[in-house]
Formats: sequence, C-alpha cells, structure tokens
Amino acid sequence: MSQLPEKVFNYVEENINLCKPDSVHICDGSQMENDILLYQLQKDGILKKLPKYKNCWLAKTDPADVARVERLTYISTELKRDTIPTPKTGVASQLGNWMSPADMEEQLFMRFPECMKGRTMYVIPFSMGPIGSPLSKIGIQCTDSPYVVASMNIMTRMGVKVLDSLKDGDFVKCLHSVGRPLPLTAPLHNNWPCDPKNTLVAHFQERNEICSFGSGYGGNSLLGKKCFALRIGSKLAQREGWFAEHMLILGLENSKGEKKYIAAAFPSACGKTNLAMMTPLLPGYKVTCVGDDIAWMRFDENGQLRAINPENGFFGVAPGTSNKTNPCAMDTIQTNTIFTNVAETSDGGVFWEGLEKEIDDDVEITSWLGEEHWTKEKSSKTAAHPNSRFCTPASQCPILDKEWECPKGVPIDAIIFGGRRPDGVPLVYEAFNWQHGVFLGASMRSEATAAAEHKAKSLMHDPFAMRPFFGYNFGDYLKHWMSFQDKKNLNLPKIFHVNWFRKNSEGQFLWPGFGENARVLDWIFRRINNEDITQKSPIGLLPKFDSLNLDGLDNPVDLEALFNIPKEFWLDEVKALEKYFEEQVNVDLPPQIREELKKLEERVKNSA
Ligand code: OXD
Ligand code: MN
Repeated sequence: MSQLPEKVFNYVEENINLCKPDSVHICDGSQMENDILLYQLQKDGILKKLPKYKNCWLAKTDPADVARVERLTYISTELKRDTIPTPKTGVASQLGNWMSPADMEEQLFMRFPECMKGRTMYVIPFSMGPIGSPLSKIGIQCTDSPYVVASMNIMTRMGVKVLDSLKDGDFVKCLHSVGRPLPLTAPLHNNWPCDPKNTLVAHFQERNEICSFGSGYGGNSLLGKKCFALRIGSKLAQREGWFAEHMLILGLENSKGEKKYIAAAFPSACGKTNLAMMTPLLPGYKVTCVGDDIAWMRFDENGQLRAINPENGFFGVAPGTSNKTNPCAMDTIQTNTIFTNVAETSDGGVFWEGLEKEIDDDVEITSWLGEEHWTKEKSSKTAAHPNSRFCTPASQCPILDKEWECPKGVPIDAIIFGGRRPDGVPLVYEAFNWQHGVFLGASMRSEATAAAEHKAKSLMHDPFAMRPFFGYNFGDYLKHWMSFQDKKNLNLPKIFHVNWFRKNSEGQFLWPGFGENARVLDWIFRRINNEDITQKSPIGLLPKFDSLNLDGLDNPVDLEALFNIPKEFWLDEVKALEKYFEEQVNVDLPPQIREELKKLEERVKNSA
C-alpha cells in the first residue's frame, strides 16, 4: 500500500474506509497472482475448469445477472442538459439516464458503506490502450469480485507496470462491489454474488469517476469497457478533441499488398466480432484485427485520423460463433479463456447455439441453467444464454494486426456505420460528404439485442451504436463530430453505411454475409482510392452495379433487391427519423442534421 502513488493511495484508502473489506490485495498482474486467483475461484465454486481446453474456465451467473442493465445506468452531472437532451414534453428520453450528483451520492450512500465486509478488496491498476501510448488512459478499479479481476486481467493491461507509468498523473476512479457482504443474509444462486434489486451503475463525468454496485456481469462490472472506454471516454474525447467510439478496427490488405484500416460501428449483436476477424472469401484479400468493440481515435499532426483499441481482449457474444461464422475467434478461445453462461459438454468442453455441427454425436449437453441431457427438441430453453460470452486474450487471435499495439495508433481511411435492417436499406452506400456521414451515424437503427434487457427483434434507434454508451448530451456529441468538418488540414475519412441483413419477401437473407462481406470491403477499399465506381441515389452513393466483385459467389445474388431504394419505405424512414430527432434531441439537434434530413426527404420525394 505504502508504495502506491499518493493519489492512488488516497483513493484506495477512501474506498477501504467506505466499504470496510476484510483485506486488500493490490494486483501486480503476474502470472502467479492470476493462477492463485483462478484456483481460489474454482475452490469457491464460481469457476469450473474445462478439461477439454488449456486453462479455460466456465462461470455460471445468478440467472438474474446476465446482461448490462441500461435502465439502472446513470450519468451524473450538475446540469441534466449536460447528460441528455431535453426530450419533447411528455416523452421519456431514450438517450441515457441522468441523476444529480447530490441524489446519486445519496443512492451510493445507501449501498456502499460496509458492502465488502468479509471480502477482499482487489485494487486493479489498468491501462486502456498500450501502456505509455499518448492515446492511452489509466484507471484504478477497486472491486470485491475475483471473477472481475481475472476478467480484467484479460480485457486490459493491468498490474504494477501501469502504476509505474502513472507516476503522479491522473486516473479514472472505478469502484465496484457485488453488494453481498459476508456473512450472507440469503443464499446465492450458482455461488454468484450479486444484488440485482439494488444494482446501480453511476458515472460522475465532472470528476472522472465510476461507481458500480450489485452486478458482477460484463459491462456492469468490467469497468474499463463500456463505463470507462465509452461513457467516461466519450466525455474526455469531447473535452480533448478526439473520439471514443463503439467501433471495431480492422486492417484490410488487397492482393497487391496495399493496406487500409477501417473503423466500423454496429449496435450490439450485429456481428462486430465476426467482421473484425473475418476470413475473406474474396481471393487475394486479407483481414487483420486491431479491435472488435471500441476505438479511440484522434487526428495526428498531419491531419490523419489514427485509432487504438483500448482493450486487451475480446468479450464476445458466444452464440452464433462457430468455425463457419468466425474460425479465428474459435481458434482464439481454445486457451486462457473464461466462458460465462454457455452450456457445457460431457467431454469437458463448451456448447452454444451455432455449434450443433461441431460437437460429437455422443456428447451430452448441460445447459447454462443446469438442465442435464439438454436437447433442442426436448427443452423449451436455449442451451446457452443468448448473451453468454467468451473473455479471451487478443494476443491469441491468429489474425491480430501486427500494428495493433502501435502507440500512435493505426491510420483510419474509412468509417462504416451499420445495423440489422431486414427491409429497405441497401447492402452498402457511401455518404456524400462528412456532414452527410455524421447524419448517417445519427440515423442508425437496428433490431434489438440480447446484450441488454430489450425485447429482441424490435427496431431501435441506435445512433452511432452509442445509444447505451453516450457519456454526454447526444446533441453535443453530434456537434463534436460535426466540428471536425470546419477544422483545417484534416484528412476526413470517407463514411459508409452497410446492411448485411436485408431480407426478401420470404424472409430469407439476400446477401450471404460473413466472409463474403469482403466483397463490400473491397468496394470500400477501391472507393478510398477514389475509383469511379459510384452512382448517385437519393440516400447516398451506391455501387455502380458491375463494380461489386461477385466473381465466384456460390449462389447468384439479386442485386436489384439488395440495392433498390423503395420510395415509400424511405419516406417512412424520414418520418421516423424526424419524429425521433424532434422528440429525443429536440432543441439540441444541430441544424446540419435537420438540413440533411430535409435534403434526404427532397431527394426521395423527387426520385422515380
Ligand atoms: C457489448 C455490447 O457487450 O455492445 O459489447 O453490448
Ligand atoms: Mn459492444
């Protein structure tokens, strides 16, 4: 303790006085520390070893603690308007939850005092981004969950080396408790301590502080991820003139060895991890992975946008991941991985929906809820929870980009926005310019996901895929994006919108997706090189029909159906966007967005 930098010491001491843990452990980040922790977690019945793989573990949570809790996640600022736009009278905001710092303090005071009694408080110094990179930031997380420590050890760079680089600098304060002091007053489910009735995730933007109580799961408890890298991060980015975004970063190399980097924002569960690790089915192309979830991006002194992945691992959704959809992720997770809420197999492995063809016939499945001899036919429930996860080191990814830890970041040449849109939205189109591109980001909609507590399949507005992650007023966020248009000497990347999920009238996907998405990336690559392969449409620049490389596709695709722009659909889309912007962003909507919406409406109205 006494060797901690003074500010860290003071923060830890404050938390000890508040939470009253029995003991304190300062994490050094060593292999031995991790081994002991995993052993302890096994002894406590929280992790189970999976003998089929090397150093892989299974956790099953309390079934009441399985996803991010958006409705219990708050941003605290003195002025409400600094957190969320004032919605139209009578409308509830969908753009975040606000509580005043005074009210939030009161809420925290009802939860944190003595909450770690009988437990150990772990102090995790961690770096978001490569240690020492000018784009990186440091956090100190105090937590009473050893599962969180083991997961943070995968997802971030952590330990003494971080403290060395911190010296007396500033850090983001992160306090986390599962909220179950010992002795317990009620039994646990699956040995998983949590307090769902009192869960609360709070962000104090004015003092870079996060306090999370009651949940041990994912984005609620691995505070480096959504809380720091996006909610606190986006506010830091606004103050300091950069971007903290819910984006993957990939490298794309063509057959001539030419390389571009692309950042892409998709709402949760649109296949971000699959795209970030794609095996291109277009000969000659190679994809390399820099990150699968979050990008921190900043223009350098030459006006080039550069990005780092602030994370050190992948916390990916397991269901749907297979050797067909994402062989690289499957390779990555064979060792040193913590699985949560997946099903287990009688040969000591894991199972989830999507792996049906990849397990031996004689293998028995036990579902995440403990149902033995689970079969799809017999059971009314899925084998794995739809939001079950793998938590795995990025360094094990077979196509990890060699520059992925480059301190100055990789140069970004294009930004992609996308969503899960069954109707009306073409496979790919390009924004006319930066302002129109920002409008495309603002207009993103997608079918809902299991990553949070929403009903699947309903179409939700999810601007920039950041709806659950904005750290400040979305109107101000749009102004921030727009402001780069007026800055001199910036090489603004081109902006695109993609939709892999358009369906025909029989409900079948019109595009094969996965590795074939390389054909869309190839078109984008050529557009970065300014090839003359676009045609104007009311919604943006579409590919000239013969410009999308379809050579060697297994089945023909219906280009007309993939790219048509149904007038009625788009007039409805304009109306839906207008309603959304007016109701949700109201007076905070930058005039440029209103202008782009008007222009879109005019173009659609005047189209054939
Ligand atoms: C995630 C999410 O967990 O976006 O990455 O919900
Ligand atoms: Mn995400």
